[in-house]
Amino acid sequence: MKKILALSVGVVTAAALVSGCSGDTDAAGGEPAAVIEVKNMAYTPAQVSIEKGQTVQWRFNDSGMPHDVVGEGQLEGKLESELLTEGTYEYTFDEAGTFDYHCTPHPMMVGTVIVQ
Ligand SMILES: [Cu+2]
Repeated sequence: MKKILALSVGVVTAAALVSGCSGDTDAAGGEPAAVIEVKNMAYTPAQVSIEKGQTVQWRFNDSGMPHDVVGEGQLEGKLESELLTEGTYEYTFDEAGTFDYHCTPHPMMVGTVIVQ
């Protein structure tokens, strides 16, 4: 009986992991102002425009290929995700400007966030 219970819990967990996109955001903050797919060795869209104080969310989904998001210039050391194969990373931009970022293992993967 216990074994069956444990098994069904495992199935539910796996299903939740697969469906992924909804329900896994933490309670803080609302919807991100922009969502960037990290897929096919690229950030899509490569450039987004948001307003000051808004949040950008990166969604990692590149068939197991690990990527990260690392800010350049004044965001160096601030905008910095782990290497991820799935899940999301969010960053809230509190200052206006044009911010470039890249992927550590793939320097050709670059993106820009314009904050107005
Ligand atoms: Cu990458």
